[in-house]
Amino acid sequence: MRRGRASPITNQHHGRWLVACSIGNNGDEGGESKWVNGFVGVRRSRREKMRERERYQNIMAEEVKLFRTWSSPFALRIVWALKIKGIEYETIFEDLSDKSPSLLQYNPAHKKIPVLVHSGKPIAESYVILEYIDETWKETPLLPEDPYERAMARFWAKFGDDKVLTSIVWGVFIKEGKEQEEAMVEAMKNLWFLEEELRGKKFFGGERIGFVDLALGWLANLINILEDVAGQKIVDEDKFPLLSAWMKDFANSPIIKDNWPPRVQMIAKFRALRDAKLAAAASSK
Ligand SMILES: N[C@@H](CCC(=O)N[C@@H](CS)C(=O)NCC(=O)O)C(=O)O
Repeated sequence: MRRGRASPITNQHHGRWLVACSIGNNGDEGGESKWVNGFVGVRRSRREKMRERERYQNIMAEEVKLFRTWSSPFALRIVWALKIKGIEYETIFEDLSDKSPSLLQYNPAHKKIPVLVHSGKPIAESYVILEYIDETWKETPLLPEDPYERAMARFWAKFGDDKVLTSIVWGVFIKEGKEQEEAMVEAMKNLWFLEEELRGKKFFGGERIGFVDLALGWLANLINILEDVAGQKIVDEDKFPLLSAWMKDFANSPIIKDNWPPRVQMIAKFRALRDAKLAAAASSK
């Protein structure tokens, strides 16, 4: 696990370093003993104090915090990316019905999670955060190197949110009757593009998980929850064999699997969401 590029401090030592920083040194490294109020105290040399301050500043500079909720698919992209890169971070769980002053301060424009705070600097919007992570911690790249392929990866990620997510979650999942049928036609068209994009590849990123896989990760994990709650098959294995295989491969990858919320809780959450949307639609008719 790494905290960042410049840190000389490993994560296993992080807690210990903080303790060391807060209680000071034992005087073996150039400190000078003297009597203070009848006790043997330690006066540390200026150089030692400076070194200590530097160590503390390094820890602060490397600090990575993620503001999220337990269930947000947007925030899970960031969790997965940080885990893939091996970056240690602190999680701050938000209650979106009572947003914390920190969240409002860090993301005043949208007031949404996820927000990543690195060295005290906030970054909002999941795709912006993913790119920041990829540019900051370069090992295990998420985006391809070639500029055209990078552009394509961004395109499919955006397509996933603009078209696939919209037609499935805000279409098929929360609609009924004729409206649901229309959303289904739209969803099928969108899914077909993803099926084609996977031709000859295991992941959207090729042989391993990349930017587009993380962007569409919600689909792999959420689809059977949405299908169960809405009582409607959406991704049929016969119609979308490549997409179905990708969903299994992605969802079963250890990092993804280990960082996906419990199914029972997700079912309850999405059932409540669907019921609320259907009730609101019914009362507005
Ligand atoms: N485009 C944003 C979407 C983030 C988003 O919609 N977050 C939701 C939680 S899943 C949120 O914070 N909602 C709070 C609100 O709308 O007040 C991203 O990709 O980060």
